[in-house]
Amino acid sequence: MSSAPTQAPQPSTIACDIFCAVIDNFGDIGVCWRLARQLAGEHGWQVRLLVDDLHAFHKLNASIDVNSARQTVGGIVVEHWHEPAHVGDTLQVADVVIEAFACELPHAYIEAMARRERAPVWFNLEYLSGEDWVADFHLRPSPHPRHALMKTFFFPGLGKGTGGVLKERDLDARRAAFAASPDARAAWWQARTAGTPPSRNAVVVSLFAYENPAVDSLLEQWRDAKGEIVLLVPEGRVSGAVARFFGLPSFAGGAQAVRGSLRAHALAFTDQPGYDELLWASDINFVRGEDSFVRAQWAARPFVWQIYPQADDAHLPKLDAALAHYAHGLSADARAALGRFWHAWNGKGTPDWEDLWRHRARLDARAAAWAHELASIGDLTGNLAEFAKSQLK
Ligand code: TRH
Repeated sequence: MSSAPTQAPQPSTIACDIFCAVIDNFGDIGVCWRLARQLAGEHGWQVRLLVDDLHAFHKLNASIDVNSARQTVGGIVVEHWHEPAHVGDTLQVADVVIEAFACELPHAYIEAMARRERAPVWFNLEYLSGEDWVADFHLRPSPHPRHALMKTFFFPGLGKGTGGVLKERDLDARRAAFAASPDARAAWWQARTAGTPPSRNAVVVSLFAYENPAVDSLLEQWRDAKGEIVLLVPEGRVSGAVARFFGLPSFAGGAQAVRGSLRAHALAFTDQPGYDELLWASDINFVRGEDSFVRAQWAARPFVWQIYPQADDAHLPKLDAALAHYAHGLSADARAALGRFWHAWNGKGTPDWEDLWRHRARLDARAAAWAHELASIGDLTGNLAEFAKSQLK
């Protein structure tokens, strides 16, 4: 996998442990791996990533050996985190400790943190939300009830005063190079679909989604669309519905199918840089969860977000908060169409493709402007590293 070169650790190098419990899917490890690579590659930190599910990790990075208790990948030490059997190995405590998404650290590790001559800088990295309250809670300290330890809540966000979202330093340059090179585009289509790029008149759609009842209606609308629609579907949870639509037993990587105006390609799951290229190759991206949602924003193309569903529709305010940021500045009719479409894609109504796509020019312009605005908050890794260093002084 292409990752930023890792600087050789110096004696004063900051050591960092990241603990990651995989709840489901790929977002937890996706975010932690990206953060680990940036801390090592861009900030020169010595990073150890402790993760409890190497199989999910292996899907994102084929060089991960699922049977290895400890391995070094791209300069990052990766340990298979078993509890409680593994805590003995983890007792070497780092300068900076990041527990991702409130995963609980092993008790023995916390005890060792408390015994350390100098208490580590301890973060709980929260899930991303675009809601306004996030800025009030970002960087709030929380003293440990029993030990002289302080945990800081680090809140990613989409607005000022939050921790921002992850963005590699070289991301814009890589995206620009891909966009500027017809050869790179042709090579991408050849590698991923075994064919040539579609005509510039076709609308290219990437579809990374959970199971979604709205997909059947959308596939029908694309089949009946006036112009050609080229659909790129990474294999996963929505593949079954696409297969049923085409009357196929499955829709696994390499499969292709055509009905009416719709031509669909199933793509094998790739590494994270490969997923970015899929977003750059598409005119509109359907994304989900957390990390792909962020990557779609950096791709600076219109996107539709399927938010991770929570009990009692607790996710809907988060969806609307993200819409408020993203749709800000769009004309009222384009904003309303985008809102209708996002809501329909998240269970409220039926998506109407024509209603959305007639605003394409405005959506394109807004996507580019939003990527610019979001970048002004600063990259999450840089924000976190800066805060940690201020605490270590
Ligand atoms: O997979 P997700 O749905 O992940 C999560 C988890 O469900 C988690 O429990 C939840 O809390 C969180 O969402 C909000 O969606 P996400 O976050 O977009 O992660 C997908 C990752 O997979 C992302 O890093 C991009 C990567 N990816 C690839 O590397 N290659 C691919 O081919 C594809 C399709 C994705």
